[in-house]
Amino acid sequence: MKNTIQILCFSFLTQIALGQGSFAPSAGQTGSTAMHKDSSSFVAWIDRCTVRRGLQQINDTSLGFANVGDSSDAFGKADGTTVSLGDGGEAIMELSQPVFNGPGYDFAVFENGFTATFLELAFVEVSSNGIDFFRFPSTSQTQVVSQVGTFGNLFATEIHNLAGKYHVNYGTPFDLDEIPDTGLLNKFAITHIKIIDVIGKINESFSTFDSSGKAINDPWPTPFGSSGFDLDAIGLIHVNGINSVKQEKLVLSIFPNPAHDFLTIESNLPISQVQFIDLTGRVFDYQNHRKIDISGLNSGVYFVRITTNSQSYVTKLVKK
Ligand SMILES: [Ca+2]
Ligand SMILES: [Ca+2]
Repeated sequence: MKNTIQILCFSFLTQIALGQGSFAPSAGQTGSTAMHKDSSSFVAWIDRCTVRRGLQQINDTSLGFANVGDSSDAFGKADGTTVSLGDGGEAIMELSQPVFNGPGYDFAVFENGFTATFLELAFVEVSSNGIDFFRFPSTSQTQVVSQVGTFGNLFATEIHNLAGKYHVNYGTPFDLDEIPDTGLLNKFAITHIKIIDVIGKINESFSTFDSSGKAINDPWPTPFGSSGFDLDAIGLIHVNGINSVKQEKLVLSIFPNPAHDFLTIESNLPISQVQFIDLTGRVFDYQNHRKIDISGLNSGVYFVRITTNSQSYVTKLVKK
């Protein structure tokens, strides 16, 4: 009996630590997708950001807006300095070089949660024209019976595709493949990333919802200057013109550009896929990876995506 009780207690404590959700667990646990800030996957960090602060507490305007940090605290490598967004606040990053949809995760968002279960969440959206933004489909499996309080706990296993799933120094990764295709989003030339604080209040009129329409429960109220999502940094993984895997340098030569009938690709590594993507996001696959007959394509600008077994490279080509 004693053993049974011990096992039950252990099981209960494990559930408390992990939550009961079906998604990847906290950083350091088996199956976690958390990315440490020192990961060699990051080839660049965002260096421009515009912030629209939200109120410290959405239903009490007398407290004013969140005010900790400023937009420059989101620049560069994750370092624990943050800009606080407040309830429903937003940060919009314009990228110096576009991010593209390469194999697996394409970028990761860093927050400053100080434990694996004190988490503040945000939606993530992307755009390829700075006007039309598309949101990563998100899921919250956190209960909605009682409000998670000011310093309440959330569990990574109950959260998917929301920034802030992992604590300080660990980025939450996002894969552009998870956004449904649309002609208004070119996943091979993402120019903007937007972070929008999840208000986290489950009752009354201030709730924010996951993709299934379920209210997202996260710590609320947080009536301080550091209210809401605290954006530390965004690490970029697949950036146009930068190779994503450093240990196996890809050397490519693509010519001529502009091209009319044929395009020649010379590479030091075996190429597994060549795709042309037009400005509306339509993708054209080619079986021949060395000398490509493009005479059937309409004239215009294309992104050429060349994939080896470990990395992707995207460049712009003009078809005459
Ligand atoms: Ca991807
Ligand atoms: Ca920072």
